[in-house]
Amino acid sequence: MDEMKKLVAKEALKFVEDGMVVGLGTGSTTAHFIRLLGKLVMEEELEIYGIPTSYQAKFLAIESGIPVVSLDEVDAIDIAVDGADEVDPNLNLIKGRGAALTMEKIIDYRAGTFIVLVDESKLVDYLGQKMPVPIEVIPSAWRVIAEEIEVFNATAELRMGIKKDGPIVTDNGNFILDAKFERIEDPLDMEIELNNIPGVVENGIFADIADVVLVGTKEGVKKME
Ligand code: ABF
Repeated sequence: MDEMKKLVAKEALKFVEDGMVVGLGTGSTTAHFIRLLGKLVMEEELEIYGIPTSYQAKFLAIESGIPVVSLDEVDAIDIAVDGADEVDPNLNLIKGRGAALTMEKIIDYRAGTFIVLVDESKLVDYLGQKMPVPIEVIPSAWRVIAEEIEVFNATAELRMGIKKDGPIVTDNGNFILDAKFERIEDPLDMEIELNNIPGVVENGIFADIADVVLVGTKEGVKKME
């Protein structure tokens, strides 16, 4: 599995050109990309700037020798490279296992080219097939939002920390609800519906924004676009 992740991370490097601003995603697959990018920047003395989507990505980028900038310091993001939890045949995604979905969406959405890195276990026939949709919510509103989500035939659970003694808190100081749907028929519509609930900061459906998905398989890297 880890080999497949490394393989797609290496393939993603081919999209990088000198002078680019690169959105840096969260998760274990993107972590391989960040390390490889750092190596490339050092070896070839490239002028690359990274915009991290989380503290995880930021710390790793700094450790890997990639100069880090913030969104308000750049005019444009050339490419963003990020992971996903589910990818449907139309390149709609579920993201947010790493609880960084809000910043991921802000950055991935603005990138000239948004490249997604997954292994083949993430490919599904429809969104919601395996994974819940993470929803970042204002902490004091989590219960009422969880109830409201049931209207969509979904059940929502507050995501707890590893010790299970309290909820996990996002980089933005919010909570995460994991909403399990039967089947998401229209990802774009559901993405908009969820964001219309007061107190929802952002949700993990990324409909219609991925440009390229690099899939690690036992036979090598497959490209979906
Ligand atoms: C981030 O990390 C998330 O949006 C996604 O949920 C997760 C994927 O992690 P991994 O590459 O470790 O499977 O990209």
